[in-house]
Amino acid sequence: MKRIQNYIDGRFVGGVREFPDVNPADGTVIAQVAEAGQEQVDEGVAAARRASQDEWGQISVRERAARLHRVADAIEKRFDCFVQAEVADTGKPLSLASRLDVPRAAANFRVFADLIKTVGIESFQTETADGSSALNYAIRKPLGVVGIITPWNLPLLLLTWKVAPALACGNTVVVKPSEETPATAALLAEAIQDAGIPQGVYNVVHGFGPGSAGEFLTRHADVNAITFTGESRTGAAILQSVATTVKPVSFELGGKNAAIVFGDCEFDAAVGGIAEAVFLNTGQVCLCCERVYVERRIFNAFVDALKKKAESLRLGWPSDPSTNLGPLISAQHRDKVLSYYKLAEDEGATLVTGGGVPAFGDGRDGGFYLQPTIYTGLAESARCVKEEIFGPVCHIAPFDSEEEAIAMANDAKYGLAASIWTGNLKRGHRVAQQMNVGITWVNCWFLRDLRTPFGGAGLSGIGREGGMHSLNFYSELNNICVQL
Ligand code: NAD
Ligand code: 6OD
Repeated sequence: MKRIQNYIDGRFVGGVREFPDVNPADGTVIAQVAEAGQEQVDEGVAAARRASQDEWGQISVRERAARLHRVADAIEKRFDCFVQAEVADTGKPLSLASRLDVPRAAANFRVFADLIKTVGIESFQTETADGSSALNYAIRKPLGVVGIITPWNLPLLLLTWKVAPALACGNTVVVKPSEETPATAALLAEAIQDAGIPQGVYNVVHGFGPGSAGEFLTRHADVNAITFTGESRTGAAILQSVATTVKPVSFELGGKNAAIVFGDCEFDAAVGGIAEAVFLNTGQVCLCCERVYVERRIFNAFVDALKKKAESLRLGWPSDPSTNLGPLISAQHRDKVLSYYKLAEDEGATLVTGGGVPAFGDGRDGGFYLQPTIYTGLAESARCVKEEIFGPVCHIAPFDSEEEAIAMANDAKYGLAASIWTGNLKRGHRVAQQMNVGITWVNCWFLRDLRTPFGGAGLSGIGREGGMHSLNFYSELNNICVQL
């Protein structure tokens, strides 16, 4: 049986016990993972602290950037290994991991390597009351040791989205990947070693949240900042954990994202775009759309067209190139999503398609597949319209006016993303500017430029990462004021 170990100070080490890593496509155990206890977390943090005071804290920015490019090279060199590990851990289609997750991991390192090399510093020439002046300039210093906690849906993409800027700013890191998907964080350790990044700069501790590696890391007095992606409720628990040591946090949390489809949209493009937004990664992307609002005059045609798209999706083995939809991550998560399917019925929804567990007659029946599902007919106050489900499911509701659509889309405790579909760009801008979210797409979805602010309002998070926003979170600024 394959073993996945913690990675501390440049060495793979065991933990306090082991837990199984399960393949969601058939329910088989693919590896045993070493769970880090308090001792391993302490060692990881101590190694990161030493490394931050050593070579990594002192080399030139140009050299740091060059090594981050080498990490990207090393990921590309191991492309197939990363793809296979990600597919086995998550059950996502191989085509998706090859087109999205692994290329984005390399891109994360390249973008932040280039940015840290070219970014300037803020400066102000200040006039003083006595007629003389002063020069203010702010220098960027590392925070020190950054704790990084990530979820299971896009494990490598989201891990590198935080590791790359943290290292670019001269920090060292201790990462705690999701217990469901530990493999690519361990592979990244090998790529980081290959790239000549000093030992102790990147450390991995495996385990769970409360009473395990996650909590030990967030509570740790010698960790300078926590960056976390995951559920809003977990964010609340981490906020309590970090309170006693007053650490800065960056939180990318859940969503209940809306799409607004106007009658003047390019119909086929909108149907295709919404199908992607609802079902990509089996609906397990924080940006996925679970609420679709469609102008009444095209409502019936839109529901029919999205139903056809949903029914054309191929639920297959992840390694089959024709598969578009893999399983959910775990039996427990599938039970949660199924409980919402049941709740939708109780709340009076009309089932358009799906609603159950598919039967295959082969090993996939041991996996955690679920039919892509569409509902209509729910009240806007229904729990299925208000709560994040995080599965291959959406509810479609009609609207009659722009104002009504905006009000319904904004009526949520979450505020991560929205998409607007219209042939009238003036309306696209107008409606987009009224969305109470961190990211709004017009006639597209999940189209990313890594320099743009990424994050959410309300229950969807605290702060923004991306481009300069990442550099600002992962740096301590020291403003120097010189009397001239
Ligand atoms: P989760 O919150 O259950 O777990 C995320 C990570 O936090 C895991 O590594 C877990 O072990 C750890 N953790 C759990 N409890 C902890 C605690 N008390 N202290 C420290 N660490 C703890 O989330 P998940 O189920 O892995 O991921 C799905 C959720 O993530 C969804 O809500 C989704 O919307 C959200 N998400 C958000 C974004 C974003 O960018 N906004 C991106 C991806 C996923
Ligand atoms: O594209 C990104 O940078 C990003 N953080 C995506 C998050 C997706 C959520 O599941």
